[in-house]
Amino acid sequence: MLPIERIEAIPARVPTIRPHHLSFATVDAMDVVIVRVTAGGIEGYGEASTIGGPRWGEESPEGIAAIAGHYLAEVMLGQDAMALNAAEDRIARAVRGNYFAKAALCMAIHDVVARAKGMRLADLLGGPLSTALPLAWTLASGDTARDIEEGERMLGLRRHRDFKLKIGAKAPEVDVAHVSAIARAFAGRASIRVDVNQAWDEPTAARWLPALSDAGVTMAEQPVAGWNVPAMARLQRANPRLAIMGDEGIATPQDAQRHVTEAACHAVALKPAKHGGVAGTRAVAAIARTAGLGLYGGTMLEGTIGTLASLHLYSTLGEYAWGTELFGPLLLRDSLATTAIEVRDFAIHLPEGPGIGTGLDADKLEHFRTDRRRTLVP
Ligand code: MUC
Ligand code: MG
Repeated sequence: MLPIERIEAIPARVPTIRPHHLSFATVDAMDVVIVRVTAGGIEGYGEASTIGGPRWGEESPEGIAAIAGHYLAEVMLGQDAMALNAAEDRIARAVRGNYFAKAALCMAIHDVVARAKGMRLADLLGGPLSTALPLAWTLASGDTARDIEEGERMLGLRRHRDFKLKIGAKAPEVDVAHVSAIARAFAGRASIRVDVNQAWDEPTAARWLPALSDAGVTMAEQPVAGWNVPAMARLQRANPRLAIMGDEGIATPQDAQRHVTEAACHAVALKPAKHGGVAGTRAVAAIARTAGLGLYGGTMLEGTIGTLASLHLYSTLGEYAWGTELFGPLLLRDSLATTAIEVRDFAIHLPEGPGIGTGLDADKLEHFRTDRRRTLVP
């Protein structure tokens, strides 16, 4: 028995190393919410982040802090952290939706238990199938020449050889010219993917995806709105050389099942935040793998804590046809964790535990926090 004694959800804002341009926002700082759980005198950590506030999805930093630090804390205080399935079920039932908040608390509880047992989180989850996962980088400076320069640097450092380009904010012909120039610059040396973040309608996607494919792009993430599963299916059928990836449209296992039933994509971006924690991520991954869809270890650009939690979980789930993009900490100018992620030979490496394998830097959290601490003590 490891009773949960304290749950805190602390919002913080950490600047990025450069502006990150996406179709729906330009981000120069990341809003994260650190969830700190104390059980049996041991602390565990989880993290949720939003990209541009409630713009990538519905959840905001303020909402996540309120849901995790108040509504979910209310039902979890005094519960046994060791009873992980029961904890996750209780969290899932306590509140509708709010998957980011649920995932952050779920991760913190898993981290506490792993630390209490003196194990790596991945070992608590049954053990890793791989301790190093391929690591992509997003080129999104907003400038073609700067992106090429940045990509060359990443290749030289042997950090990344898979590049995702964020498009959809500019006219499609401008975007396609930008992507084509970068694909030409890295031809034979790096893979090029795009993420439209739902910005196109179906006719725009139908017109421009073939041009991207011809330019050498191998994967296109969420070209149309997440709800538009039939359009995803038509686009995938019309572009068989391109893997269309579901991201915003695939949060719940039911979403994943619908994409499978409608043959709406060839690849699925996993994100524990979208799926509400460990059980949801496992369910989505299982549906995708069963249907032969390629897995991608996605990110919400979390800092080190959320990134490591995802890495431990991803390492237990099987093969990643599209690798991972767990580069969030490398986009941030500072860190709320006491250790850095280990990146070499184009891969992110699983750290030794206990738990997620890093501590929380309390001074940094104090420095970057944006709100008063929300604490519920029984
Ligand atoms: C997204 O939609 O995939 C992941 C990498 C990145 O640059 O943005 C995110 C969000
Ligand atoms: Mg995406």
